[in-house]
Amino acid sequence: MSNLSHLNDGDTAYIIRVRGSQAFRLRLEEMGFVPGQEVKRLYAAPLGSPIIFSMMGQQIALRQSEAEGVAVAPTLSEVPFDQRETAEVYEIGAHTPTPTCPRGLENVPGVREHPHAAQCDPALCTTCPSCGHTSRRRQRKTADLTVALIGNPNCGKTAFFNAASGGHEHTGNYAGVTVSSVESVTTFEGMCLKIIDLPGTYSLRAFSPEEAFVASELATGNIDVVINVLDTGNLERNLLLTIQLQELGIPVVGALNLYDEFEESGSTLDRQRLEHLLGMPLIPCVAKKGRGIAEVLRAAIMVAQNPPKEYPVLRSPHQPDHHALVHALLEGIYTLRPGRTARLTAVVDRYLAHRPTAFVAFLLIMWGIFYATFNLGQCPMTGWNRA
Ligand SMILES: Nc1nc2c(ncn2[C@@H]2O[C@H](COP(=O)(O)OP(=O)(O)OP(=O)(O)O)[C@@H](O)[C@H]2O)c(=O)[nH]1
Ligand SMILES: [Mg+2]
Repeated sequence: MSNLSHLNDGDTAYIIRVRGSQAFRLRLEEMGFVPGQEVKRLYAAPLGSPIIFSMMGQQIALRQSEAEGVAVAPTLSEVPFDQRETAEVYEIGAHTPTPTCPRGLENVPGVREHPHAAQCDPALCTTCPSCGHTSRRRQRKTADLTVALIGNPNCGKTAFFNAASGGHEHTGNYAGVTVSSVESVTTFEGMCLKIIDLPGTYSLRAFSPEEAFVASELATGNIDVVINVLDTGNLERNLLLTIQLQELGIPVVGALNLYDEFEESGSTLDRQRLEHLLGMPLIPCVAKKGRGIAEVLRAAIMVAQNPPKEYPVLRSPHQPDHHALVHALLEGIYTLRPGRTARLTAVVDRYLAHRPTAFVAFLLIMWGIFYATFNLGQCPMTGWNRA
């Protein structure tokens, strides 16, 4: 059977299954490597590994050995139909160990699926959705509303947090900048809001430490409303988390962040239609410049005060295959074009990541370093002394 490592540059294939350890399979599935998904090989690094693939509008680098573990077919019709059933994989907490709740909550319908259930032990039991949800909420309430910022890594949560609270938390253009929660209490239009900035997460399955942390924060019951910060240029992936949040039944509003880059690229979204399909407000914002923040906070307060009874997507026939669901949601209302950064990256990659120009660039850079070390480095010792 063919696998991803067999593809040539520019070839497209469809995923049949991912082989390897459970952790590896889950991680790839989380990234969108699910049966039936289209993947295109872009290029490989000059020494053959990693290999760069494009999928759902994003680029993903896999080692040669990892690519060998992904079985593919050249056309979608050759992917066996039963392989396309991914429902079980996307059940929250499906891979997690048997809960050990001392109150037997593992037998209560609905609790087993809760991400916190997997960690439920006597010490944590007060934070179970059934054990301590309401009592803790009453104990710890200090602000009128507690608002959590949740979203994928690097989508601008901390930039939003800083703009909303006047904070100066560190932001950076790479994933994993925020590693634990940061809180700030601020007054907005007469309401006292506690805003919590959380680490970036792709899902709530408690698979990585960040995911476990965010899932356990949600399970405390202290959060009144979630502002789901979304990278508008990567909704196909970001909305997977939105659906998991909706499944928890928590009030959610979407902040369509990085809207400046989205508009600049000429990409389009029928926002009203998506709001209708998701049953939640979606507000464009540019967190870095503080634009749209007040509108998002206003919507969050409104949703917290009038929580939706049910989210329409949870009744969708595509549920619980989240990838298929998101694909269906965005079909015909969302078109992506590469932005300035993506275009620049493509030009740089064309020269620095392809043979033979990559080797020429490597030799030039090495020569520059040696020249700077042995010739320019002499100046402070000789030339400047003489002068
Ligand atoms: N152009 C543009 N850049 C933004 C916007 N919001 C944030 N950024 C930039 O995006 C990068 C990531 O921002 P962060 O706020 O650190 O993202 P984060 O979601 O907190 O990241 P993690 O904590 O790692 O999950 C930074 O370089 C920000 O300056 C925006 O609306 N437009
Ligand atoms: Mg952050």
